[in-house]
Amino acid sequence: MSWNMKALRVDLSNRKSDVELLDKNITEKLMGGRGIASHIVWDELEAGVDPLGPKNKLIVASGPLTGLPIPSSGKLVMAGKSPSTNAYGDGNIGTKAAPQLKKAGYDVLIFEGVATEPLHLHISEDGAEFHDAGNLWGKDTFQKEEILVGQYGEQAGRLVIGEGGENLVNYAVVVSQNGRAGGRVGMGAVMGSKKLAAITIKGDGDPEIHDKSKLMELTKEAYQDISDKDEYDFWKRQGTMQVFSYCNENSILPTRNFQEGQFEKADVIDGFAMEREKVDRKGCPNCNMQCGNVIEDSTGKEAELDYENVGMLGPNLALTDLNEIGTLNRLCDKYGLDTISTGSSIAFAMELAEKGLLDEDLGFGDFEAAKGLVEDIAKRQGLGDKLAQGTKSMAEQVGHGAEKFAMHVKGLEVSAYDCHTLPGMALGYGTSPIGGHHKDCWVISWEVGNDRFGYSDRKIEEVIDLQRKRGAVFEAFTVCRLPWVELGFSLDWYEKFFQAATGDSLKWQDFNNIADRIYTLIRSIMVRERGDNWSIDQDVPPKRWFEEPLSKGNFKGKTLDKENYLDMLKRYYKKRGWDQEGKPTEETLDELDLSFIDLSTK
Ligand code: PTT
Ligand code: SF4
Repeated sequence: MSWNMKALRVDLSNRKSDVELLDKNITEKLMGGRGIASHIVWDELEAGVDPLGPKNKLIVASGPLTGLPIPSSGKLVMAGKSPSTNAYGDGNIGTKAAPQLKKAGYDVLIFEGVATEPLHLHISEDGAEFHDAGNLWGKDTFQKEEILVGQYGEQAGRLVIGEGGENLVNYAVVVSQNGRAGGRVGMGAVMGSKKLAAITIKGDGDPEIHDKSKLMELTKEAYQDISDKDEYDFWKRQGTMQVFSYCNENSILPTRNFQEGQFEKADVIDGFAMEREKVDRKGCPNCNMQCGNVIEDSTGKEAELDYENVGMLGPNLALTDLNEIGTLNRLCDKYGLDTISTGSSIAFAMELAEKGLLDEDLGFGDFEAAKGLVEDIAKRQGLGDKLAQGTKSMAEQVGHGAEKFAMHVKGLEVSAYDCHTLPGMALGYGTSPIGGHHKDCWVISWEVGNDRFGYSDRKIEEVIDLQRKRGAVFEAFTVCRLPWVELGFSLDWYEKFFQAATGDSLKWQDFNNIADRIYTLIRSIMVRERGDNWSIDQDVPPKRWFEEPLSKGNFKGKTLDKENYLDMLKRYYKKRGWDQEGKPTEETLDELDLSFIDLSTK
């Protein structure tokens, strides 16, 4: 079966926990991970609850493929209502907590209420143990994990927050294994708001597998297939950093708060420069293509670099020293802050200061200032307190047109891809179910190779196809998508894994139907949350990409076209079965068998 068909519901206010059976009807309709988490948010959260209040819930969800011996299966979804977007939000984290959750006999954890004092929860077959976390609270993520390893051993799963989460930074993440980070929509802050310093998970069982010997046979072949791929060796050398030079060459690299797409010093911090500094590789459990690039930061400590981190903390701040970028990255991991939103918020402040909209001695290229700001954000002091609320909120406070420089969608800062010249990727950001994140749709290589500046139906179909697979199916299987995305590991494998694990013979067409259901469910949560404030403007990416042309590089003078974008957006809605305002229609809800959703009064 590969499911335990069990959730553990933990009431933090009253220090009690209960095991609940999962509803088979829901797991069949929406699968696990993002599917099951979004259903819990729809079902259990009233519209308008404070994301950092006691009525929000923190959901840790696995799927039918999570934790199996198959490649790259050590992933979990962390979900709830996001303080960044005030709607459904989630993130995907690679962690030993993934296989351990299954071994402990659960598929899902639901944390509700608020503890009166900081708590550490230990989860096992026996349920939840509540431990006072006075010894953990106030410590950074590395220190917390070190203490927990001492208590529970290296194999126990650990999910911790840093001071960023404790101090309710809007984009605080949950951290595991000293550098895996998930939930950039503020799931670390949700955990902090519940006074939950850490979760550890350790189990001794194994979920039932439909055909274990078949699964083991497939697993062996699959690992071999991955390591035989032509791209495998280069991936092991550079991981996600392999895309850095490509982004610069194609004018996509975020530079000085996305003013430009090319950075004059890109070659000193690209994937090859990183290789020269690389001392180790790290990654998630059950993975033979580990992608965490470890280098020494400017103080000689280990830092883990991915493309997003270097893009947002390097060229976007006009920094040119990889070790210094490593220092900023390491500080984000230490404090449990999302590197993307941290980089974007600091770049925003640097630009405002340079334009005279902020009375601070701050400018692009200033490493010491950036370092100070990361600490100030985590500790919520000085300017850091405002930056901790994200660029949308800070722009509203600054006024004088500052919103024009705030690079977010729905309150979540966009990831490290400049879209002055990418209408399809801009649509991906605009319609991502959790705000400005690239995870659902990285349509860039298709777009650069086909109809780069077009707003065609074909492009919309490509966006939807990626959103289905990346944004819904992999998040519902709850395994890493990178073997497929980066090495071309065939999608057929997942039908076979699914069959061997669960006994159900679903095909990709069936998975895609589940994906459409998940997307429409998350959209419905948004409709419910926004109520009378609903506007299609929320699906439009930052103004800068429409209004300020690139001033240099191979695409000098280019911007997105607003009229064409809005027309494409409406055609996107139609293909999704949503009305011209972007709300799911009754017919679509019926067709997708989502009759429990009623939007008639919204
Ligand atoms: C993801 C976002 C990303 S996406 C990156 S780098 W990437 C940043 N990483 C951060 C970090 O590191 N430290 C930190 N303090 N903040 C960080 N914020 C940023 O978070 C990550 C990998 C990566 S590396 C990617 S693309 C893939 N993402 C997957 C996904 O979303 N789903 C899935 N099924 N598989 C995925 N595989 C890959 O996982 P968020 P991780 Mg991350 C140091 O969670 O909120 O979605 O933000 O989890 O375990 O670190 O693996 O170029
Ligand atoms: Fe984790 Fe990277 Fe392996 Fe994916 S490819 S499972 S993110 S180490």
